[in-house]
Amino acid sequence: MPQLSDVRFAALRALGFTGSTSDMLLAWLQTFPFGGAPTLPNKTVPDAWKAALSVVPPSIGPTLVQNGTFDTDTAGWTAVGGTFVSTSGEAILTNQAASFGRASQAFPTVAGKKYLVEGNFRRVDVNGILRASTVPDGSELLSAGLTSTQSFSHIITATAATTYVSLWNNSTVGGNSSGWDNIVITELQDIDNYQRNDWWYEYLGSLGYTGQLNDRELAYWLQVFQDATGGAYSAAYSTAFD
Ligand SMILES: [Ca+2]
Repeated sequence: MPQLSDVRFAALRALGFTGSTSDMLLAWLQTFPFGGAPTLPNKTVPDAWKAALSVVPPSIGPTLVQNGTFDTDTAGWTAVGGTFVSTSGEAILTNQAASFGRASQAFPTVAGKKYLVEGNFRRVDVNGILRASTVPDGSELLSAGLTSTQSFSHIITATAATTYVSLWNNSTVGGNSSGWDNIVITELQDIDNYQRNDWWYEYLGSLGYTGQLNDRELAYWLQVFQDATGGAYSAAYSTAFD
């Protein structure tokens, strides 16, 4: 088996870089298609890379919302302008006359941290809106329309120690209703504290590589090497590494 360090060195040389492996690696990273001069190999991942890769770091800890499954009731939720009733394990939100029915709940947050808001929406006879705010029923952190029965997943960034999630009917017609279930809110690990190896592991996974980090990285560099030598790796270099 070729050694990862040898393959990486040869791949970078084949791309025209010179110097030590770390010098070549930094020079190569600075040509990365997402732009900018990355600060690697430590913890900072450039914003452009995060956006381009859509890497979502893992959730931390349990759900922060209480009774998001509505097994027997809607305890923990506050309804305004409508009723919010558990029916067969789903919460049914029904407008009172001429008002937007909505139900909200506060959950603890830390300003600056990111949270993943997930759940299921069922369009009974009205569209829904998922909102998040520092005040009950507010929308400055999130206001996402739900126009069909679907699961939803949104990332919000908290700005205060308490955040409210609210579930809305997008209608003021009395008696209109929607169904909600499996509301889960989890903190996301701060991507700037995400270890470089973790990020690299996710990145290689996004390219289709599988297995342990070393396996992914070796396969990746072999491919870079292969590409950089016009496919000549196996012919010209395999005896040096195999
Ligand atoms: Ca349920």
